[in-house]
Amino acid sequence: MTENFQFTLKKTDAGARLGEVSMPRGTIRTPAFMPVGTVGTVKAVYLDQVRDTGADIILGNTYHLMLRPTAERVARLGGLHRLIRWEHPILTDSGGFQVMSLSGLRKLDEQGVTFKSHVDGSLHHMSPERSIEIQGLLDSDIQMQLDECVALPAEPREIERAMELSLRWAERCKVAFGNQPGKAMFGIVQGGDVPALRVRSAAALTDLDLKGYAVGGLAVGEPQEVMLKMLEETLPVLPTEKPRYLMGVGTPDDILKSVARGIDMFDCVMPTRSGRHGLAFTRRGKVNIRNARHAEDMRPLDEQSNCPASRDYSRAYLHHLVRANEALGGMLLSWHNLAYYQELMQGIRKSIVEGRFVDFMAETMEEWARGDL
Ligand code: PRF
Repeated sequence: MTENFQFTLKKTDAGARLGEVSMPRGTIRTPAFMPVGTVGTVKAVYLDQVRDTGADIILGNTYHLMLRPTAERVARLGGLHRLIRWEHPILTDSGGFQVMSLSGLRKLDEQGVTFKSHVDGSLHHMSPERSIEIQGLLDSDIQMQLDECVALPAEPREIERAMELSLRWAERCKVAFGNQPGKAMFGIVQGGDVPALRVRSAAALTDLDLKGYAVGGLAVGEPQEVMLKMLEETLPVLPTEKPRYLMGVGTPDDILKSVARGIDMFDCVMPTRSGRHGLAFTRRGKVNIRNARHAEDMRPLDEQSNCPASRDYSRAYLHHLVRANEALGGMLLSWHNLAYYQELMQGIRKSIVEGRFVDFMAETMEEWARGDL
């Protein structure tokens, strides 16, 4: 742990990077997966359990928290860490993406975004400066610039307009953030599926000399191969000595392939959301626990796991809970999925240390393909 925000790249292996982000609230081992705690809760999982799975950092959302309980109230209550009882680092997304995907009526211009709350229909305005102010009130450790993410497919002119706007907002967010030694503000590369726009965005953000860089605007409707191609175009333009975060991604397969291209950080609702819907991610691929074949199967999802949800509960019981719509079913499967994601990240990091990432990736994918049972 350090007084400052600091990224150390420890080793690379066939494009994959092993590193460490150090900051006052803790150290993040990279490649890292950040569980999503949108409204101040990683849905259906106690934060003690989230921690026990191996998470070093979780994510929170500006958009949700500004609407309820509001940033000012969180600040009065002593900040997000104290309120939710998580003393380790928190990264907050800036709100732009969630406004686009969740709020009703919205209007976007140079000054920011005006939108209608999905909670009570009230009108709100958020500028780049206000987004950073909110993230500061939450006491977020890693703050994201306000950006505009365009869903794909889209017209190149539209992608370019949003990318250029995001660049101007990055500059304003950098000024608003100022100098906060123990914290960081990351820029977000946009540019859709247009390589030249990706390169221009990454180069301009690099010139701003930010503490870290996210790749946004991917996993928004394009095929996986397009996403991977955009990473191949973008990452070589970014400085090697800063962390790179792929926003909102993804499946275990997306994660492996993105690590192979040099991504250091990920977040995704998939483990928790899928868990609440009865879907488990395992070493043998995806398992739909609702399936009748689990009804009398007393084996756990993974007897080799250290996670109680994976190791100690039978598939028969999980199947019953999910079929009966019991809250505990979603809780146990979310916990299991988070444990599986962290186990994958741990495996990735170990394989880089040992210089066998390529083999690890091939073996892991082979095991998924073999299927369950
Ligand atoms: N921008 C922001 N948050 C995001 C995205 C983005 O482009 C994505 C896209 N996958 C997820 N979350 N600010």
